[in-house]
Parts: sequence; C-alpha cells; structure tokens
Amino acid sequence: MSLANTVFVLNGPNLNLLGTREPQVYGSATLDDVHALTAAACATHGFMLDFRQSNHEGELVDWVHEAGRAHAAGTLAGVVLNAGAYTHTSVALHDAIKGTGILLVELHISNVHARESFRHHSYISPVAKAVIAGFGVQGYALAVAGLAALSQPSRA
Ligand code: CA2
Repeated sequence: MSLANTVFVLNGPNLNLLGTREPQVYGSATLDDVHALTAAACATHGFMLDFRQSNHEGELVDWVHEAGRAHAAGTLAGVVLNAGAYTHTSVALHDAIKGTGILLVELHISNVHARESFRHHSYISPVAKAVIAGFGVQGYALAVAGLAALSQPSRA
C-alpha cells in the first residue's frame, strides 16, 4: 500500500441535518450512514478515512489547508468535498484549494444542475479534479473509487 493513503471527506453547512428534512432531494440516509458507507468504500480500496462536517466556512478552509499539508507530506490520496451551499458562494474555498496540488473531487448528493439556477455555478469546480452530482449518497462511494482509480494511473 502506498504512503499516500488518507482520504479526507469534508462536508459543509447543514449536511449534519441529512436524513431529517427534504428526503425527496437528499434521501433518508443520515450523515452517520454516509460516514459508514464511505468507510466501507475506503476499506475496499485500502484507504484511511478522515470524515468531517462543519457549518463554518473558515473551518472548512482550515481543513483544506490541513489536506494541503498532508499532500505535501505525501500522506494524502485525495479530498472529497461536499461544500454544501458554500459551493455557490465561497471564493475563500476556491482560493484555499487552488495551488495546493491536491486531488479534489467536488461532490453533490443532488443533481445541482436540475435545480434552482443559483446552484448551477460552482466556485469549487474550476479547482477540482472531478465532479460528482446526482447519485444520492452513493456518490461518496463513487468518489472514493474515483480517487483509487486516479491513484493508480495505469487503471485510470
Ligand atoms: O446536493 C448537495 O449535496 C448539495 O451540496 C447540498 C447543499 C446544497 O446547498 C447544494 O446546492 C447541493 C445543501 C445541504 C443541506 O443539506 C440538508 C440536508 C437535509 C436537510 C436540510 C439540509
């Protein structure tokens, strides 16, 4: 197993409420359920998982910086970021990601492009390696599988 084997999964504002409201949009799984399915995907691919959620933009920025340091140290496989509503507003997250060199997958549970127009623009997409949207919470497992494929260039 390579040293670069930790996956950071960072969840933004209101995702702690997953499974408690708007099940028609986000499904009925809770964030704990998402943590469990992501842990299973990481185990399948030989990754260590660091799974977090914050309602605070600055804390998410700090965590991206931490991921950048892990990348520089050679211990990071990649980051899966569901920045929630900050996706559509946060120049700070864009700036934090830009130039770190981290493999970052932007993730959305819902298909943001089939929703309100204010969800169609992302400040994260230009600095992401890949984007996953609309697969429900299974998108988290798909993102981990994508990072595994990208970590082994011969299979990508
Ligand atoms: O589809 C996604 O994953 C989103 O990133 C979720 C964000 C939304 O602002 C983005 O446009 C798309 C919202 C997360 C709020 O999650 C809740 C879950 C259950 C109940 C209330 C909020």
